Amino acid sequence: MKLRYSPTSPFVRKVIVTAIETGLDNQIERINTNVWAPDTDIGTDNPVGKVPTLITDGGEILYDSSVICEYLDSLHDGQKLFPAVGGARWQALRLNALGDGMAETGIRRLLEGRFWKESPRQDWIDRANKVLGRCFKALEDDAGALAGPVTIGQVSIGCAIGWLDMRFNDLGWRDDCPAVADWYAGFSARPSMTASEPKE
Ligand SMILES: N[C@@H](CCC(=O)N[C@@H](CS)C(=O)NCC(=O)O)C(=O)O
Repeated sequence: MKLRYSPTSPFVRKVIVTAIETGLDNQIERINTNVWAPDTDIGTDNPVGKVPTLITDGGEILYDSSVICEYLDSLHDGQKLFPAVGGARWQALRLNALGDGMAETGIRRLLEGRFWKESPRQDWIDRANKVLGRCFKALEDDAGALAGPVTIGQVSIGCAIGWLDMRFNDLGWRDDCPAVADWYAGFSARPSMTASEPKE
């Protein structure tokens, strides 16, 4: 399999963490891809123009981190990251969506600063910060959902927090969210997380 990736993307990290957790990492060749380069060819594999994009051994192209992660999860017989049915599945998928939403919100805030260096819109940045604050509060209120065997939900939340910590030092979320901070300290020490730390 080939993975078009970027070393800082929280969505790519979800795929790499999933690959390591499921024992598939050594079957994936990584192709570094700068989706922002004017001459990027990512569009030949993914019309949406994003990483992660996976090319399977059969030549099928999969995109969106959650789709790729579920595909990888279908390739092994160990503990599944996507619970098959029932409440556990919906909880994992909800946390997955929350983590993705946190990363997307952070990326929007980052891009606002990057593209409009001279005059970033403060109201846009404030809005992103407000959404992130609400997400962390929702997570703290629901911290019990982070317990138990690793799921795609934990992977998504862990990768989002790792990326937010790397990009923004003004969020101060640990003060308000001690249960999440405790959980993240343990989760981020997993070998899959330490091996996939984002690098500029
Ligand atoms: N929903 C997508 C989001 C992927 C995404 O936004 N990737 C970013 C890198 S972190 C990207 O490729 N952005 C390029 C663009 O938005 O044009 C997923 O989960 O894979």
